[in-house]
Amino acid sequence: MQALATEKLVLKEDQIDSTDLPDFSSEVYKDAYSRINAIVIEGEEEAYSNFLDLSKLIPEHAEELVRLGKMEKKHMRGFCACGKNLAVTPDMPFAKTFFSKLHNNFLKAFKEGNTTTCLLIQCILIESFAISAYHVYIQVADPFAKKITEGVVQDEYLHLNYGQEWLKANLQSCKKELMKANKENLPLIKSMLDQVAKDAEVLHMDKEELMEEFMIAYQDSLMEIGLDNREIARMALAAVI
Ligand code: PL3
Ligand code: FE2
Ligand code: FE2
Repeated sequence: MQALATEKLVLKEDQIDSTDLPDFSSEVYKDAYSRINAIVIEGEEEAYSNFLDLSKLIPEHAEELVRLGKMEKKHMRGFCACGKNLAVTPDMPFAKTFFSKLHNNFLKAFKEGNTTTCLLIQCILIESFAISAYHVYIQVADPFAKKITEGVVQDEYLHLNYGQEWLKANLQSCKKELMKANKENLPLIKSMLDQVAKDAEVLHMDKEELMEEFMIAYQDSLMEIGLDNREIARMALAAVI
């Protein structure tokens, strides 16, 4: 009896192992990947241009910001290769629409010289979104994409860190603007996550795990910036109300 139970358990674990990874060559996988791959390519491309814009807003750090921007271009090329490797054509028009509201808010803030808002959007919100998505993706990616994404995610921490340090150093003068920008832009991240959830599921990425990873990266960074528990809670609530 005991032996039988153990045998069953072993069999179950084997089944989990073999069903854990999706079938990368199935049409349903490739269809979902055409949108997710496009989102990541577009996100990296916009991140590149956002860092170049930031280098104009913070000229004293221009060299560093251009260097961070160039990493995004490299990420973009890496993810293009991931799509090609699976014989998937990324749906770029879909991805442009996916990012349009957030991107327009960034461009508006840039034109107004609103450094705090630009940093919150790119370095805190977008980079936390990327870090959480890439962490979850790495566990279920094909071997080629897994290797590329593992390299990319290390760089994304540098991008998050840049924004974090600037906001920390300027916290007293930018807190009000930070709160306001968060209230306007965190709900956009939540709705982007809602929009991508169905396709992510096909890639075996769990929505709740994505949300959890996002909240960890986002709240950790607010803590590093120097906000207290109540302020962080208030900011995080903007995602649900
Ligand atoms: C800035 O460095 C990166 C901006 C990209 C943000 C993309 C968020 C991705 C959400 C969708 C989850 C898919 C992950 C899979 C990767 C192929
Ligand atoms: Fe990136
Ligand atoms: Fe980045």
